[in-house]
Amino acid sequence: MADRRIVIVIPTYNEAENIGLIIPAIHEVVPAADILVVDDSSPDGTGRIVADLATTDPQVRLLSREGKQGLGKAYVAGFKDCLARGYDVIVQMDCDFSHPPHFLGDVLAGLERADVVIGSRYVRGGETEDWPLKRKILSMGGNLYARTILGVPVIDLTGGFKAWKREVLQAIALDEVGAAGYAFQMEMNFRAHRKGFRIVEVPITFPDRTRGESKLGSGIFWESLKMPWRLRFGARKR
Ligand SMILES: Nc1nc2c(ncn2[C@@H]2O[C@H](COP(=O)(O)OP(=O)(O)O)[C@@H](O)[C@H]2O)c(=O)[nH]1
Ligand SMILES: [Mg+2]
Repeated sequence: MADRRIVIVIPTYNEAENIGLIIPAIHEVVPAADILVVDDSSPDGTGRIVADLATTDPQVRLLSREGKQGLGKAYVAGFKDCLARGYDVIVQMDCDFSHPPHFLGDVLAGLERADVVIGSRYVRGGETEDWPLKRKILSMGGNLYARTILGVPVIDLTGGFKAWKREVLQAIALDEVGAAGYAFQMEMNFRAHRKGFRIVEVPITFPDRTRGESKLGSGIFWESLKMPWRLRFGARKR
């Protein structure tokens, strides 16, 4: 495991205030890891910042896409790119510091005993910082709902801080993954579980973003209510 090649994929849309901070923070924790930023042509110039950094930092790369196409599509494009480049371990994380880079060590260490690791808010030792009760109930209730329908033994099904062994992403039909928002995380867990891969959760604390704005809105909420049924009863191919 020591000489495995690691890449960290960060999807961005209007993260100009965060991207220049998170890249050095990641370098500090995992100096050997490369970073792939998948930017949907952010109007605030996030892509330009990354392109500039990449001219002097060979560990940083930009995958630029035309227009905002959603988190799921950004991840699928990023994952395919990483597989093609031969990385052994692919990590996914948000740009807004809700997935604190200092947990990268724990998330990567989880791969010693599993094929997929989820940085989890809801296992013992994990937490969400400063969430009002209503938001906690909505998120945990949504997770319980999806877990019951899907039968996937994961507590934080919508968590987006994850590490994958390349074999898992290779085995999943990435082109058939349809979900865009929180449901994308569920769908990927469901597909990995169906293929027989082992998923573990390690605790993280999840602070709210302090810079920039959240992009995931109410359409995505409805998607996450419907998706578990679609997946479970096979409207989508796997
Ligand atoms: N490339 C791309 N990134 C996105 C898109 N929507 C959200 N993101 C990024 O996905 C991550 C999570 O989004 P965020 O707005 O923080 O969602 P929230 O934490 O659920 O409010 C951030 O790094 C966003 O910049 C999108 O359509 N395309
Ligand atoms: Mg966020």
